[in-house]
Amino acid sequence: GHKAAVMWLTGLSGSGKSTIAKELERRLYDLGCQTMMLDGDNVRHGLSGDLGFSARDRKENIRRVGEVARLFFEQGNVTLCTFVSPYQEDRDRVRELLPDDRFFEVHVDCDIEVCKERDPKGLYAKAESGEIANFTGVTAPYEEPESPEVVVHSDTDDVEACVDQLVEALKQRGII
Ligand code: GGZ
Repeated sequence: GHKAAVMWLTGLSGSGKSTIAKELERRLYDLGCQTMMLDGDNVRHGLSGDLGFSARDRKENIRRVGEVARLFFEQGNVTLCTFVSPYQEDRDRVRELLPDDRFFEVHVDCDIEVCKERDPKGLYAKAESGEIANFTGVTAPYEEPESPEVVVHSDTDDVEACVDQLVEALKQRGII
C-alpha cells in the first residue's frame, strides 16, 4: 500500500520536468502505486485552453491544476504535476490545499543556458527574437522555490539519479 501525495515539479521550460515525472511514474507503477499525471503541455490544450502566459493567466492555470490535483489526491493517488509555475505565491496556494506532509515542492533546477541549448521546441529562440512574449527566463521571471522539499539538478545529474531522489523523498515521508 501507499499513501496519497502530490509531487509538484517546478522549473524552466526544457528543464526536464516531464521526462523526470514520466520516469517516476513508471517506477511508482512497478512499486504498485496508483498515480495520476498533470502536465503543462496537455492541460493547456484543454482545461486551461483559454489561458495565456501573463502572470494573471498563469495564476489561474495553477489554481485550476491545484484543484484537480487535490481531487486526484483525495482519490488516493500519488499525483505528479509538471508546470513551470514560476511564482512562489501560486505554488504556496496549491500547498495550502493539501496536508503539509503530503505535498512535495520539487525544484527541477537546470541552468538556463542548458535549457536554451536543448530548446526542444525552439521556444527560447522564438522568445529571444520576440516572436513569443512573456517567456519564462527570457522576458518573464522565474522565482526559485524558497523552501522546496526536494531539489534535483537536471543539468548535472541524469534522469535516473533525479528520479532516485524523488523516490527516496517519498520513502522518507512514508508515502511509499
Ligand atoms: C513559458 C511557455 C510559454 C511562455 C509557451 N512561458 O517546455 P514546454 O513549452 O513544453 O512547457 C512550457 C509550457 C508552460 O506551460 P505551464 O502551464 O507549465 O506554464 S505556467 O505554469 O507558467 O502556467 C512551454 C510552453 O508551455 N510555453 N509559451 N510564454 N512557457
